[in-house]
Amino acid sequence: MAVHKIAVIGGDGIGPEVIDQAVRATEAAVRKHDRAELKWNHLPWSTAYYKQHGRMLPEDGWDQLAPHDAILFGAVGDPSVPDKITVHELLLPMRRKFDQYVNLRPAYLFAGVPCPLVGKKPGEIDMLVFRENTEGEYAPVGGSLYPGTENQIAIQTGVFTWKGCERILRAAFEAARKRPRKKLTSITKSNAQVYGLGLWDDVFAAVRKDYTDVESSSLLVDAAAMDFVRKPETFDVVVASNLFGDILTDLSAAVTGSIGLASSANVNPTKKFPSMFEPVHGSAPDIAGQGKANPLAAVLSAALMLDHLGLAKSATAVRDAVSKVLAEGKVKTPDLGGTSTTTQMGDAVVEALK
Ligand code: GGG
Repeated sequence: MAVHKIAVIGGDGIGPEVIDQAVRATEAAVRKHDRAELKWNHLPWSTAYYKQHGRMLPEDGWDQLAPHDAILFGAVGDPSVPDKITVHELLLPMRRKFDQYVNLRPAYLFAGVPCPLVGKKPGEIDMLVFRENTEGEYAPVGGSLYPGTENQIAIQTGVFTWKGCERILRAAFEAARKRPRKKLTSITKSNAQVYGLGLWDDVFAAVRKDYTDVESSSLLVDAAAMDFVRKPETFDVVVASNLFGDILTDLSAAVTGSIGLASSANVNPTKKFPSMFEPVHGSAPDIAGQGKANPLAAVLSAALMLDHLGLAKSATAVRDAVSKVLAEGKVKTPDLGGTSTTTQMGDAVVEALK
């Protein structure tokens, strides 16, 4: 029987609550649908860990993580500690250290989920956003001069490389090729960011020549933001830089009903290092510990992890169970207009998996 080693980092705020439900659903699915054993390694790395140890993870933390087959991650961020410590010492370096250059963020309008846009039918919004995850506007390159004075200067440099652009564009084109609509939109802003996003556009122009079976086009990020609201059903695969992908996927989550349903995979397609699976949402400290968080974004992220591990039957079973629970509408967390708790939603998914 195949054994998969999975590191679990619940992290901060609602992270541990939603990840507990994701682990339950994953276990229930695999027990029923695949001959595999999941070995969970729970790691306490978080802001609480930082307060105790002065660092977000142990000195050999990356070496501890590296041998795992996957990482299931909750959320990071706490109002009592700056993001430049919490997010920048745990989440963002993980994506770079393990070269998880594909950040895959699906957005789907499930039956039973109220859409804030009038007249959209279930399944009508169905897009896959590929966010570049290792460079772009998130590259920690820059500096500050004269801090704390009125002369303070800050410089932050976006880093765009041919290799970085090419590999995310190719990953997105490959996915588009396998989808019924075979359509891809590349997001840019090269009319303003002439060097970085100019390079992005040059690579797009070169790569699309290898994918003439895919209908591809380029769209300015401001126009894309408008169209994600005006006509989200027109998008199929979308590929964007690190920052643009991050912003647009909060929007795609909103138009498909709730960020509590938005899943993501941070993938190293070479499998040289573990990939990481996390809900798009953050730690939501305002509702942490109250049982109000929707665990479905974490559950659907775990389904992406099962796909990555080659446990496709279990992955499909988890997605089907989530669809069933949402369509029935008996169990709804507050983000979906109900009063059910995080655990009740987890129970409903586990029950639907039986
Ligand atoms: N689970 C996602 C999470 O913890 N997000 C916190 C955050 O600040 N992420 C930065 C980013 O993904 O851009």
